[in-house]
Amino acid sequence: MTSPHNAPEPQGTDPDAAAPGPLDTQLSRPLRVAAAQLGPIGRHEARASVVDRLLGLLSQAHDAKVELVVFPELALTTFFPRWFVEGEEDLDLDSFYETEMPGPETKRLFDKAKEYGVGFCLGYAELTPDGHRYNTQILVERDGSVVGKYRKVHLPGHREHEPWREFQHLERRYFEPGDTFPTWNAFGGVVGMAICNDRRWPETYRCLALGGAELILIGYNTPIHYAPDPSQDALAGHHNHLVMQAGAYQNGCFVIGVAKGGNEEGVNSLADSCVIAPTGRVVALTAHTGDELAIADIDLDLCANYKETLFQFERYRRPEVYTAITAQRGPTPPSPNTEDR
Ligand code: ING
Repeated sequence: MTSPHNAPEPQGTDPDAAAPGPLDTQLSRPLRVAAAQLGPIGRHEARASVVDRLLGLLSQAHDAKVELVVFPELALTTFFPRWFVEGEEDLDLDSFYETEMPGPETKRLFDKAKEYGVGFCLGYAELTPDGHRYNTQILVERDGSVVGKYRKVHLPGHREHEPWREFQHLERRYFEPGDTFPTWNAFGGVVGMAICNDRRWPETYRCLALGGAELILIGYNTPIHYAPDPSQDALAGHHNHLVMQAGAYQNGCFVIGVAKGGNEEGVNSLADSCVIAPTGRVVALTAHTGDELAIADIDLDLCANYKETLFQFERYRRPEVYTAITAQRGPTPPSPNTEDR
């Protein structure tokens, strides 16, 4: 059997057998995708009003013959981890979580998407029947079937009230971490998901790519101000695209990064939603910070240009040398020199 790109497989099992010639990529898995960026959601904005906004973007996407719409992280509510409350009831914490997905408020989004034949990815706060809280994304195919759910692995910020901050970032108080990076066959390829801070960790992309991911969907809510080191504020946009472009290129994946941007309850949040190709190039970018689609025609076969050459994992990776990556959490520098060199 030859690879999908009509280049004959290397003879036998030796990956180092002489290649017959350059890769012959026949691009043939087109998909029209959209980053569906949201502007701010107010603390008291009703779910119905937010769902109306999501439906507006979905309708625009349908009119543009988009097949997959990616909404941001926590796309149904304001980013509530910016507030600390003594007893969780003060913030009425549970009011920010969904106990069903779809539920009474979101069913019309699922129904309309199915009617349109448009798939989507939606970020939301999940409260499970047995009381566990996750920062979650759900993936729905064009026929309305639920493909799968992902629960955010890397929770940034802090757990206790830190009053020195202009605003809190209490994800480690309000969510438990997920512990898997699943991938699924969907949209004509292999799809994975990640959420916000996950995109800053190279392990995220590599784990998903080792699961075969060709398309990685990432919602984010990113305050531009970073209290522990305000010198990073001016670099927020650079760092945002840097990590997703690197992740895309180093793993031969498309990456769709989608913001809830703008000034949300007094916090300036990064927009810059984008679609990034396995080349590392940004191929679609929002113009502003509000509700806006960034649409791109991608071809999943382009992934092979990287996955089957430069980043042919089976041939070039050396996991037996990378043991430090999973054997330890923090760094172990060399012991101090006993005498001056
Ligand atoms: N937000 C942020 C993110 O990783 C953060 C946390 C804010 C990191 C500001 C750096 C600077 O984009 C979430 N929700 O993970």
